[in-house]
Amino acid sequence: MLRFVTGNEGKVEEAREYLPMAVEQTDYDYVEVQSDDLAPIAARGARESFRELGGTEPVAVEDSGLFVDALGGFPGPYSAYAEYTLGIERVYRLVEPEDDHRASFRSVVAYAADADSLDEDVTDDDPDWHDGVTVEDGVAVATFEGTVRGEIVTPRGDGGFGYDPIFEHEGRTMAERSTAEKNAISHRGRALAKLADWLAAQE
Ligand code: ITT
Repeated sequence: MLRFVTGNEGKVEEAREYLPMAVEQTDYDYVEVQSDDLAPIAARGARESFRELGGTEPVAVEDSGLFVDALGGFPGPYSAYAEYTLGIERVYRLVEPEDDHRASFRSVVAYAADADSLDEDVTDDDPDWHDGVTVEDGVAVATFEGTVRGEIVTPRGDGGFGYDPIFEHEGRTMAERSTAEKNAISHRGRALAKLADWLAAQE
């Protein structure tokens, strides 16, 4: 069983499509460190959650955001805050006067487990399988990143959530796709697929 620490049921449902084990949503309010990069935020959150939730069951944490090229990556790790304070329409209007509308959705999934439960070779750094594993006090944390590139456009579509209506990928916004279509190309799907491959390689 894997505990997915999040307040967002949608993340858990997506994880269930990719991962071989039972995935349970767990509410735990870990400390979000401040960083321009998603990986340290997710990794620290997973490490703290694993310890505080008993230190036995593996734990996953996901951090994601919208990175706009012309805005130096803003809102990035502050995407949830920018969504609640500015709203996606105003984020669109910040980008609208720029020549370059390119952006990425990025996701980092961090997986924390007892290091003894993992193969020794996966706790070595092996960039083929993961973006980084750190072992501290017998707890291993591995991070997996997924990215999807697109363009910021006038809001279109009713599906999805968050920034989906202003993010266009291959001619359609994420909000103009069905959940299955979006999940097949999403940043979170790509990160979860990497985690699933990594777990499968240890069986
Ligand atoms: P947690 O409890 O797991 O933190 P959350 O929903 O608050 O759940 P994040 O902190 O990772 O998630 O914030 C992610 C932000 O990026 C938030 O504003 C989302 O709307 C946005 N975002 C992430 N993935 C997205 C997607 O697939 N489509 C649209 N917006 C997305």
